[in-house]
Amino acid sequence: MATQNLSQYSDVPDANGMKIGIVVAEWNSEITFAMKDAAVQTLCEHGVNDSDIIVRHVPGSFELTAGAQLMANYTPVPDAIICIGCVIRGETPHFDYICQSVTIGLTQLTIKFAMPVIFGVLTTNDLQQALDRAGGKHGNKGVEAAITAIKMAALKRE
Ligand code: DLZ
Repeated sequence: MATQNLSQYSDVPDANGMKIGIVVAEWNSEITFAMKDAAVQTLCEHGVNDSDIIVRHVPGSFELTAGAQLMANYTPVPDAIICIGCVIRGETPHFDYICQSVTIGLTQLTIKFAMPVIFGVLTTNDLQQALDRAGGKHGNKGVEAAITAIKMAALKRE
């Protein structure tokens, strides 16, 4: 299969005035912080004011759902919440439980709050696959998450 750079987009709406929350997991912070930085830079490049971006940290990807729920109750309510994490497969089934929990949790949140909750969670077999997607040969998934947040927030505003 051809290699695809995940970070190339077109037709992105003007994001000026949008308020975007970002919840970042501290596990595998070498990866997640690089994704967060790319997401913030991308939001700003498309018009979001620095002061309209709220960043909060949670210990691990399992806590992304709780972090996003707290943020969904902020005033003013964010137009979208980006959740950033990186779960790397280990020797135990932990990987499957965390991935399943965060996937279901964020899906339920986006429905409950009728708010775009963006799944910026890498689920990889090893560290190299994560590095490849956090500024490496496959781009930066943080960029993709930011673009998705802008597009979904614009859709909600229509
Ligand atoms: C415990 C754990 C493990 C083994 N692996 C990861 C991981 O690869 N990525 C991640 O974001 N978090 C991991 N965690 C931590 C859990 O997400 C969670 O923080 C703890 O189980 C405490 O609830």
